[in-house]
Amino acid sequence: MKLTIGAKEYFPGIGEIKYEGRESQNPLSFKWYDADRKVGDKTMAEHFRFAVSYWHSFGGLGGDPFGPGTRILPWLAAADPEKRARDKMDAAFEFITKLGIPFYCFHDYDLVDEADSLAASEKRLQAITDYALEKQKDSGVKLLWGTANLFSHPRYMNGAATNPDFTVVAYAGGQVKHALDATIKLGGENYVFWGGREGYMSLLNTNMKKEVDHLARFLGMARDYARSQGFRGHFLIEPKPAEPSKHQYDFDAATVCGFLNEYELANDFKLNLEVNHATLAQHTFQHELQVAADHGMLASIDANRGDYQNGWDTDQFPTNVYELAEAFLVILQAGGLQGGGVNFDAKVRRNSTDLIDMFYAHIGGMDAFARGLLMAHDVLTKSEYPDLLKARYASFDSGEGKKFEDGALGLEDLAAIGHKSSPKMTSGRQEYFENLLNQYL
Ligand code: XUL
Ligand code: CO
Repeated sequence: MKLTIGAKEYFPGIGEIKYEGRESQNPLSFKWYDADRKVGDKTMAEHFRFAVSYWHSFGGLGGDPFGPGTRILPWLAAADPEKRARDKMDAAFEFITKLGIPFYCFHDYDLVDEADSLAASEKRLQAITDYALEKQKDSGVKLLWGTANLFSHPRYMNGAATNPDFTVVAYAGGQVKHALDATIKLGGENYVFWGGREGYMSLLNTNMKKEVDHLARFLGMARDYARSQGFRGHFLIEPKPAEPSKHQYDFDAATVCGFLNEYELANDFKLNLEVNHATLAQHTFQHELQVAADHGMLASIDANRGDYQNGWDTDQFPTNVYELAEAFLVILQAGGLQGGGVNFDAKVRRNSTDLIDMFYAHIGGMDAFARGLLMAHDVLTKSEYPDLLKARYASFDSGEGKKFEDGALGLEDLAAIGHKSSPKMTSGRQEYFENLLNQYL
């Protein structure tokens, strides 16, 4: 990767961020993330494939329902939308290459403002993706995934693919086609669908069956089009239970895996799991990852953190090493993320108003992931954890238990064995397992 600064330097005084180790007092250095360090058979860079999210970092002003934005982003100063988009991209590539992050992710209208018609928006997208192509070539930074913003514009207030009005569904189709074209042009490795308004506010005015059928039809059409254009990557669904809808159809990992299987989309679609969305669904992140892994659908993650005392999607930068260690226990045992990476779908706090705060946030997040990975790797390779877990199920490894697993017993056989057996109390040893994890913190 090559440091890539545009006509103007937006983060002067900040150079390339390097690994300096945990004893370093330099806040602009990595204490744990050492890109080339091998953990098992992959480097840290290969394990994570970190990505910067365009929306939070280069477009998010910090506004909330109680007050306006607080961040002043110098790259958004130009009045002309096309010039503003290029300035924003200069700032993005400067930031990304200073951090040494290999990927980025965007929504279509993060790149350039939406215009008055689909055709005019497409033109703007074509121009800015020409520029992005140059920037990618100069820097070596790649696109982890693209997506379409099908939730901000008022036309989507009743949904996009699930809107009860066909004209809106068709408009959304046009938008997704352009977003797919942009992603393919830039060599995007995946394409994401997050259905913020694909759900309902009230069941009283909603035909849920029809809407979910429409969603599946829409996703299949997008898949067929992209494949016809040579796209070989994964399509990813990003589950979230609610917000902005009261109920979102891609509620959680289990719901999405069931949906993809029911509508025969499972060959092309996998999951992009977000930490804070898991929390909102009342699951741990580890749970969501395990569900996806068990379905062979664990592809990518959106890195952030919720607030455990409230119920909002706060999208804070990840700092919870323990949560990430639990996550990597699952990810490592699943053989890694299939084709995806770790996208920082996270924003600095409303009162973190200095541009340098973006650096602290990403450095901290990358270090937290590195520590979590190291912990999980140690637990899996140095401790008795894998053997202990396996031993809990040893009664299914041979004999009648094995026959049960193989489907060789009927209920009458099972009952006959039950009559002969005298089950004893076997401890689940939860605290013992928990101690193993803490031993490697
Ligand atoms: C919203 C969210 C989105 C998706 C992309 O909660 O996570 O930013 O990641 O549309
Ligand atoms: Co997300």
